[in-house]
Amino acid sequence: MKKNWWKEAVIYEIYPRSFKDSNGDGIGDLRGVIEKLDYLKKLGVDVLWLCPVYDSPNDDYGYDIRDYRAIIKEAGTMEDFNELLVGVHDRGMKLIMDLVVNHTSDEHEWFQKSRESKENPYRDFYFWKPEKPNNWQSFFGGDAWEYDEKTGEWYLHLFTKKQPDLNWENPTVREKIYSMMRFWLNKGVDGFRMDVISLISKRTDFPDTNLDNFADVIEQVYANGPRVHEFLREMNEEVMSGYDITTVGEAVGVPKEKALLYVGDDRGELNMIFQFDHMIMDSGPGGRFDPIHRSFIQFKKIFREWDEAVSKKGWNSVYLDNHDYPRMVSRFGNDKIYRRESAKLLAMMLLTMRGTPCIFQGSELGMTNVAYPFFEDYRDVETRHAKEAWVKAGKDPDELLKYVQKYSRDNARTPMQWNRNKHAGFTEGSPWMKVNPNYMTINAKDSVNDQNSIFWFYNRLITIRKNNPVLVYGEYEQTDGDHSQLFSYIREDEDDLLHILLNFSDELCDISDINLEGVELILTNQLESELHQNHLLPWEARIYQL
Ligand code: ISL
Ligand code: CA
Repeated sequence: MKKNWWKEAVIYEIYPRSFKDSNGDGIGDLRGVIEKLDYLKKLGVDVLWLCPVYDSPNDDYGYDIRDYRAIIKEAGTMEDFNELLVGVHDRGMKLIMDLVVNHTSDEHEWFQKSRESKENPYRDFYFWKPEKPNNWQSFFGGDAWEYDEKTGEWYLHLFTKKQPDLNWENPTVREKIYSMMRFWLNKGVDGFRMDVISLISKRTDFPDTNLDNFADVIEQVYANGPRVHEFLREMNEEVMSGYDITTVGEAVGVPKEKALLYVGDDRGELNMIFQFDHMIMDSGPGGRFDPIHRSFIQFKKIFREWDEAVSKKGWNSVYLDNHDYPRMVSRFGNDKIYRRESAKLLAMMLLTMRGTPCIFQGSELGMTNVAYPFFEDYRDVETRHAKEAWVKAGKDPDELLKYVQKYSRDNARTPMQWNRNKHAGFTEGSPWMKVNPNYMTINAKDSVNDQNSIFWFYNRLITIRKNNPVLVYGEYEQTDGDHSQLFSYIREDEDDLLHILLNFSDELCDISDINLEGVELILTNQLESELHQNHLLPWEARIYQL
């Protein structure tokens, strides 16, 4: 196995708008991130992934970019950005940027010119059709084609109508993107997380879809288009190959069978991808607000199969939540009586799997879903569109609210809970989105002051990962035989063997048939005095070394 810094790294995702407000306007900003760099250093993470801070009209909070080379004014200035980058590097950490190049904002200069006339040289930067060519739906509901009166034609937008899709068939588009990437790399950024990179090559015959499940539409029609690998290789040759950086592609619609095409050692494309199987396994045909049962056995199988599919010839990443999904402790753990235990168990899983772990801001505190009581409290365009569609369909919005409380992306986007002050210390002003009311018990200040906190548990796990290369490079083997409560696996190389035991349930879990002779306990999320040979307590997690 070839060693690389990005395989050994622990990534921390920052959603800047909700991280820390430094000037009282209620919106998180770059100076807020600078203020908290020592906190992140203390946690022990090495790579910060900064969600978009580029100039944007905020239809999708920064995932609709108006100017790729400017900082959005709410986040600060380019000087702030430069200072942030120095601050990150001074502390021995790295910074990767979000690269959103499947689409731009409709307010981007390219689109403004493109929509001017059919003859405009920018026309071909996007997809324009005289008639609506197919029945494609957008990710956030409704048609993926929007009629534009100015020229009487339709343009493609797989996300909102303020996010027109770029036409990667056009070499000038690609050159401009590569040049923009070099602009950021020449400033010294250490890589990119590439937004929906699996969607950049379109099926230009624009076939109709007749699949019921939107996830199938994404996988079979929108993603993995005919030229996606050609484009990624070209990008690699033109851009990445000139720098010591890392790339993580957001691989929506990429099945494990196709993963190595993106991240295979011999492919010259990306270093890692974020896969979605465990994130969408409980989405029904109607998507996240149409949830179905999630099987624990299936959950474990997804990790096993992705490891088998990728790890021999490439590299995985591991995450359990991000700015698009509910909080991991609320979703995969128990955020009521076992919040602490289950948050630590999930941390142990995240940091002991094979693949580069990515921690989403606030998970190190065990932050939970929010369940706002009213639709008016929600900010996300996906949730707002879902409500409109429900009402239009004559359905009861209160029923949707229950799903929204569990599955809305806003669960992850509530402001970081820094302390017990007003608005959790996130802002001196009034926050752009309400703080989760549980900040009196869940906040960074109390966590940092408590040696038994979730925060310090993450820190210990990161240290253990750094000190035990077997946790990075060792083989991964699931050993629980599809147990209904227990997730157990070993990590093994020539020198070491670690055994991880995770009780994913509110009940005791019998482990009397597991041989624990001669093993040494490295870490547990319970008091050692309460450790039992024959069972695990609810949500108990242990690492043993042989
Ligand atoms: O959250 C989703 C819809 O339910 C996901 O399918 C999401 O749209 C998908 O993961 C792509 O996400 C990325 O691109 C979007 C942006 O809204 C997300 O925040 C971003 O992570 C469009 O740029
Ligand atoms: Ca601010």
